[in-house]
Amino acid sequence: MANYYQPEIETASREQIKAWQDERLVKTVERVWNNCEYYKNKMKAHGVEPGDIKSTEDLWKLPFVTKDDLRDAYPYGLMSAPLSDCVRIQSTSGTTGKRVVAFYTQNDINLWEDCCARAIMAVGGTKEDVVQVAYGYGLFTGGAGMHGGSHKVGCLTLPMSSGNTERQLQFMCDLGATIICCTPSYAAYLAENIHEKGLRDQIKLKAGIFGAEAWTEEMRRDIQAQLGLKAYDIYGLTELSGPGVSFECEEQTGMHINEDHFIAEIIDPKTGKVLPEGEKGELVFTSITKEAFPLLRYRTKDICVLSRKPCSCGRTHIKMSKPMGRSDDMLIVKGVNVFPSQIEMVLLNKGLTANYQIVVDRQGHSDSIEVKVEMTPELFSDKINHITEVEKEITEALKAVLGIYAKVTIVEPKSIVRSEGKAVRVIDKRNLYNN
Ligand code: DLL
Repeated sequence: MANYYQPEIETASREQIKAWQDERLVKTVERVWNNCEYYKNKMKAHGVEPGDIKSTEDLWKLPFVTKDDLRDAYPYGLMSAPLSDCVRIQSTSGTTGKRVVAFYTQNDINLWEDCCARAIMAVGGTKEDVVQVAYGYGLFTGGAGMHGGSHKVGCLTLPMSSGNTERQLQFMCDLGATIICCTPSYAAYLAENIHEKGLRDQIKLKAGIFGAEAWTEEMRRDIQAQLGLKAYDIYGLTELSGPGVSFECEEQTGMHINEDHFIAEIIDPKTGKVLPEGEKGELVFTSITKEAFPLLRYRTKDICVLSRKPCSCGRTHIKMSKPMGRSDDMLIVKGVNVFPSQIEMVLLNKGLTANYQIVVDRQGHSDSIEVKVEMTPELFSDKINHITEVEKEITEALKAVLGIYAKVTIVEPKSIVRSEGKAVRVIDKRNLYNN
């Protein structure tokens, strides 16, 4: 297949998109009611039946689905297709509790790969491109999704998976990869290695498709400068298929949500009330084309804003902002809300690296927060005698943004563990005392 762009879908009129959503929502509600006992009981308990849902205007009548539902119903309880119709499972990397397991029919895989193909096309990908997929393969959705999307576009696909950085760099250079797909923290690590090995002249990358974790505009700026490519964001979650729920186009002012497959809402995370377009809140998705594992009003916990402002790329699908953190990522330190992304922004703006760690602890009744951050090797040799001054400067900058005192410790280059997948940036020792 030479070209995968689906303009008739991606630039459809708002009326057409609404018509698709209305029809597909009604079908999906019937599907879960008829095929999934867990959903039927949940809807009954909420006093709603399929006949009550006639269009997207009725969406609010449906109960929310949360990660707790997925855990309660683990492993098969939320399926809406017979197991014999399924061809794949994928799973989250969840570190606590039971993993979330998602099921796919062949049709589900096909539509998911379409979404990933759209993301690759949106960064200018064509059949002439060489796509290095450095997201993890296996249960994690990153590798499988982008791999399938790359095939659909007709790109030469390098199924590298994450890790084995030496080999990544060798193939990147020898096979002339033009597009790289990986987490932003792994992209930063690859950039560091490319710089150290003096390989910058040998790489041909023009675009990177980075997602699966939060990253700031400051990090985008640094990765672009170091790798000489344009860095695009991509968003998704296992529960909804994986990467490709939304993706950036060249305008880079938010990610277009594939609205022919997903209906997005923003709610107040405390009250559950639906908020108007433009307001910040928790992102909620309803999948309307999935067969095996459709989710109605799934609460993602990701905090963002939706916008229907016309986009210069011509795509009409609604855009979501970069997630500003997850409601469960938010740290409450000394009673103040702290998002790791606020800290990252300050560090990068002060010329430090994205290699940092946030340690939260409690002494008696008082919380403490420490930010350990690496200096770049250049800064390290330059400022070694002035470290306390640098620490003081960052402490003040953090205080201005967070409103609380955070201890800053500059550490040696390379002393913070690098990530090949999603970076673990927060160590909250207070959790130990709660268990
Ligand atoms: O991370 C799917 C994915 C793979 C997306 C590759 C993009 C690229 P999960 O492991 O289920 O799935 O994690 C989903 O990761 O709820 C967000 O909190 C976070 N996340 C995903 N993409 C982004 C992004 C994959 N672009 C969870 N920016 C989501 C910020 C992201 N957070």
